Amino acid sequence: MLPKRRRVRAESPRRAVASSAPARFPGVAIYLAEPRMGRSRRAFLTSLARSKGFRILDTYSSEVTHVVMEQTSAKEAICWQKDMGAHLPGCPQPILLDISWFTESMAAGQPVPEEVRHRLEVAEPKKEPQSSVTMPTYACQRPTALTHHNVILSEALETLAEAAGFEGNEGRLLSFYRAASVLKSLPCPVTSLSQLQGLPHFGEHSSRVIQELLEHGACEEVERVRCSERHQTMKLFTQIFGVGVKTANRWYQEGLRTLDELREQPQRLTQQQKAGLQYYQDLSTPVGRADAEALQQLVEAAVRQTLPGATVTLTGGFRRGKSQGHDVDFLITHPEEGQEVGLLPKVMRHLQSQGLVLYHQHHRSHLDSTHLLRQNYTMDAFERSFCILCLPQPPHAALGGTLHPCPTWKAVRVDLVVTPNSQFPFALLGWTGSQLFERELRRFSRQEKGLWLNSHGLFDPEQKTFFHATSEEDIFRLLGLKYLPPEQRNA
Ligand code: DCP
Ligand code: MG
Repeated sequence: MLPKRRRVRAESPRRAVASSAPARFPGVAIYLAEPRMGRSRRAFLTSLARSKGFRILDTYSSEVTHVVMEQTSAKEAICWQKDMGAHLPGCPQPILLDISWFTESMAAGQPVPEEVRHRLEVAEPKKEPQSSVTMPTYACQRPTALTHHNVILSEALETLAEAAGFEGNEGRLLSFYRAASVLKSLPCPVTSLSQLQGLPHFGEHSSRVIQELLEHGACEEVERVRCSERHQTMKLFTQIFGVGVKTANRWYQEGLRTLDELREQPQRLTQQQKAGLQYYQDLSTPVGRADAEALQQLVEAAVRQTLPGATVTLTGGFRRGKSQGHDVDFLITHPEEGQEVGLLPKVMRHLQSQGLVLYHQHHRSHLDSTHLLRQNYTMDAFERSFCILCLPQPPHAALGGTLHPCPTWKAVRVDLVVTPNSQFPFALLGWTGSQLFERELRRFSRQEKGLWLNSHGLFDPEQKTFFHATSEEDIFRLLGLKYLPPEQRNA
């Protein structure tokens, strides 16, 4: 750290000499803006920088490449620059930097890269196009890999999306999720607000959040939401298996705040919620890929025993390449249509006979030829079982020198869904996600193509016909979309 103030002679003769000495960093010409810095500190910093070979200009001119300011907000800095620019019309604008860039450069003995945290920037409408990235509007039109460059920014927007969902504000939830998803598909980190120009789904609110994060490293609204009792309680409750936003909200309004308070009132819980609370600790711990694969083997063995030739496909987040998930999603089908009928209860009985089922809720198929005709029908109607399975864990090697007597186990949420073979590609596409990708795909189909898509099929409401598809690639083709493999659907 540099001393805040030190008395030096403001106009030392050494400085005049140094200002004309050859600079070690020819691309860098610094102007220390005085307003908040004070004259003597400015003089001290000037001689320090010059002693290290930096070029410091005494007056603001067209040669200046870096303006350094102290205790100055980005807004004030821009105003200052506008005033100064009026004296130098037509000159390229130097970069505006906080004193932290200067002190770090002095410590390093050379100019350090100008990072976002150093920059004094606010959104300014610029005439030239700022974003060289062309970003299609719908998430299903662009690849979104699992890892990306804007995690902090997208997570902040997702927090606000989640909070909007807790308040039942679907429109706001979608706006924030869509903006977050745009950030996930960008090829580089956002370091300046100008990079958002021309990108879809960035309204005033999302842009303001990003601006605050870029300028201060945190957004007051996001932090307030994250810390609020309301948000934390809603998160806690909605994480319980069988509890949606409406129930969580009712409990919150009634003053309930903890899992123990819920446990004390079993009469108000469904069987599913009781199971969710009973296994809460395990179920709120992410499931790893190894566990998902072990479960696949157990389910496959049960399915094989019941109906040879039937297949089990891992879908959901794991199919998109995620290494962890909140549950494990499987699709079960048989190449011969009709063979799958009545399969699921038998599979469940088989799993139960092995002591692997802690809880399950069976939903019979309510498939009829009219459900697809309902335009906004998004939940599918396949036969399914929402279960909590008991996954044996490898026995602990040694505890106190002896083998642990019995293998431990853990509770895992598993969804088993049975689909007729002709609908399998649609079910696979619909269950692979991400959730936003699916919503965008359905919206794209409806708004851009006039077709209705869900996990059962693709329907043309004008012609009153269903499309045939044998693969996910077929469905993308039918919609006129470039095929995106599951790993690129992490919208
Ligand atoms: N799905 C959907 N709409 C919903 C719920 C689910 O389109 N309302 C689809 C997309 C999801 C997939 O089903 O990706 C599986 O649902 P999950 O909730 O299990 O989501 P993920 O598997 O993607 O997430 P996680 O890894 O947390 O399990
Ligand atoms: Mg899942």
